[in-house]
Amino acid sequence: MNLTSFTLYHLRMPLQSHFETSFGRITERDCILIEVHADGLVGWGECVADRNPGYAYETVGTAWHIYQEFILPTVIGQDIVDARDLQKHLAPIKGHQMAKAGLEMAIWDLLGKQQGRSLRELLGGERAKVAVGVSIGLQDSPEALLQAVEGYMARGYRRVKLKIKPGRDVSEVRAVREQFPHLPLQVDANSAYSLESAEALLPLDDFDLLLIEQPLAEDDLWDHHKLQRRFRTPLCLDESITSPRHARQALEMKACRVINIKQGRVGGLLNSKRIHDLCQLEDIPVWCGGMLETGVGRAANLALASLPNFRLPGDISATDRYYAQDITNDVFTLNADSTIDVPTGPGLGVTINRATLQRFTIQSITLP
Ligand code: OSB
Ligand code: MG
Repeated sequence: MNLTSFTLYHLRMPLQSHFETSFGRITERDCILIEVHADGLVGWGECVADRNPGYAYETVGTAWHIYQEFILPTVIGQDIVDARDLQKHLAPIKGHQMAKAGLEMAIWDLLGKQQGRSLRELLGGERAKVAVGVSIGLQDSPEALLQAVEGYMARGYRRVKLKIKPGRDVSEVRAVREQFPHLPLQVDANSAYSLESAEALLPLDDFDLLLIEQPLAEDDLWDHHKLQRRFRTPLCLDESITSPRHARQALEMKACRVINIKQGRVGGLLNSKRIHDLCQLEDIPVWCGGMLETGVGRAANLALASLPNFRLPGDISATDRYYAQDITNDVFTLNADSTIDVPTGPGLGVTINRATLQRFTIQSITLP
């Protein structure tokens, strides 16, 4: 495919409700949408980097820079045959996995449209619908938290993830567990603890949690190993796994027993598939994380989560959990069994609502 032109859209979309993690509260979500023209077709990708570097070092600003100055000049006018080929072209550019993944997603969309095959088919996904849960941010009070959990359960979510941080952990999780003794439950600290302060989390081992996600810093693989030895509950890594190589090292080190795969964090869908395959060989379950995506990124996550070793429900909620109005014409809804259907159309299987896209665009640029 000859990549002829690119448009970047910096989007800022109001969230249905604020989302608070150990690294801060947001009421609107920023991302970059990328439109790629090739061989008379249009492909779309989403770069999941946020406005602030609280989750990862990449931001909308760093991604914009790296696209404009390095990634796009490298691929403009090039004949790119697939994601592997794209990786080869981008190999001289260090890091910036989320920026690379955003472009790679558009390449997958183009490939699928060219071949008349869905992303699920291209990846080798096996399921027509995938099990999902909901990630609930820190709330203003324990009562508000219980209410939020109850609200999402009433809407049909059968797995809940709670955000925790120091001082807002054991007592809140205990309150939820006492109220909902059989609810599949897990927690996510977004790297807010040290090996020392994580002592406070040991009582979580009695709450029958599915997993404890990323308690320690992203570069603390070895400390995660030491901490995992103290828990019966599986530790799950999110921020620490930014490539297939890190996934292999984490497994060799026994730093975790579960991996959260986010295509953006690991540099794209091809790397996601590689991590999936490695974990499948090692009998380590994976699940699909989320970054509050628009319909574009959500479509990609659903296709990815249709692979067989995605054995735990994903952080892929229905559109209305995030946005009153999405930039895709397609709206994702929750089925009665807490699943969401995987798109079946060519490529990502979604179409863009240009009017809504314009409404939420705060900056855009076309190259060349
Ligand atoms: O750590 O999983 C995370 C959202 C933004 C950044 C990091 C995380 C999250 C979520 C939300 O937990 C998942 C979703 O519903 O998209
Ligand atoms: Mg996480």
